[in-house]
Amino acid sequence: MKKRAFSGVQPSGVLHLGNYFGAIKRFTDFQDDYDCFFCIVDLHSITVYQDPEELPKLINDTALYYLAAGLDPQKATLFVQSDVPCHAELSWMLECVSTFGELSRMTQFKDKSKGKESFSSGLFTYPVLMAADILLYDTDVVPVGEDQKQHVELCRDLAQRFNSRYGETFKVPEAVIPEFGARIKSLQNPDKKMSKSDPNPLGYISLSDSKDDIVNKIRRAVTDSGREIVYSPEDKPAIANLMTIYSLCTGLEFSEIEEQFEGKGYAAFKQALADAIIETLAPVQEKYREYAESGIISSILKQGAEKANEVSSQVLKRAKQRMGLSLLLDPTKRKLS
Ligand code: ATP
Ligand code: LTN
Repeated sequence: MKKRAFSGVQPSGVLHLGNYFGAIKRFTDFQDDYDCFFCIVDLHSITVYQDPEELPKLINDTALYYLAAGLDPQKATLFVQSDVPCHAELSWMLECVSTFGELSRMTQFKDKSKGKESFSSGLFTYPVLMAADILLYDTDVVPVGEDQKQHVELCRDLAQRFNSRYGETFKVPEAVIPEFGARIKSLQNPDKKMSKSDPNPLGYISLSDSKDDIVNKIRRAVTDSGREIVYSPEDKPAIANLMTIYSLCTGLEFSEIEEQFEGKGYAAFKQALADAIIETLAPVQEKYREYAESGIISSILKQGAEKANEVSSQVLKRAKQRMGLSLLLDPTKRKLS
């Protein structure tokens, strides 16, 4: 039997190059060898306010980009988190196994709540919902970017704690983090990751950016002092980030990039980088348009939700049984209307 992979992306904005290289493009590498479940985690996205008029479009768009990046719905299950009620239900059960102290140590929570007078409780319990997502599918591996490593560690801790407290229930999953491309930095601040919630759009290249946007954003990307194209993340973090993106787009090694741009300076490199990004995104944008026009996405998501409900309800039932909760409404009998 194939091992199972599970991952998720929030529909919290237009996807960017970091999401593409660090997540959705990599997911497609798993679909031949693993039984894959990929989730659009809309319940996670509402931990910060989302306009209810906009959210359905963002959910739809995120799904379309999964397909445009090469995800094959015949091979992998693609679904929306809020279509599968077991996620929120198991999340509560796991909240009662997690501690306030360990959630307070999550760096993403610290970053996102920093300086804010008020934030939702959901932002605090966010990683527990993520643990529920993963554990409901008896997941073996979780492909994610570097920023999610701590959350997957928490998920493992919760699974082990639940198992030792209530008896063997959950499979303990492992994060799979790429050696390369796991953390693409902001074009405006190489200390920060490229993020779709960055208020400054110059910080990220979104998958829907036009050629002009891409040329403009790369031209205005911050650089380091000097003018040589050399890969040195400590001394030249901005150039190292741009070289990482160039390498991901072209497949060239850093030494080859250094050779290609020896004595040429930043402007020539930036021009080549913009061209490489445009070339990488063109087929993705083309496929996105085709899928959008075909209108096929809603039936893919419906089938995906049915399959996800089938699998997750078995695991939820097991967990409820172990905890001694009522099984009067058997989750395995629920049907989508
Ligand atoms: P937000 O800014 O709203 O928190 P995000 O851009 O970080 O969102 P997520 O939906 O949280 O995106 O992440 C989706 C996936 O993309 C995750 O697997 C995450 O690790 C990966 N990812 C996000 N940003 C980057 C990045 N800059 N480089 C590489 N991978 C990334
Ligand atoms: N927290 C993740 C998104 C996410 C996820 C998951 C990733 C939610 N549930 C389950 C992997 C597995 C993020 O912000 N990138």
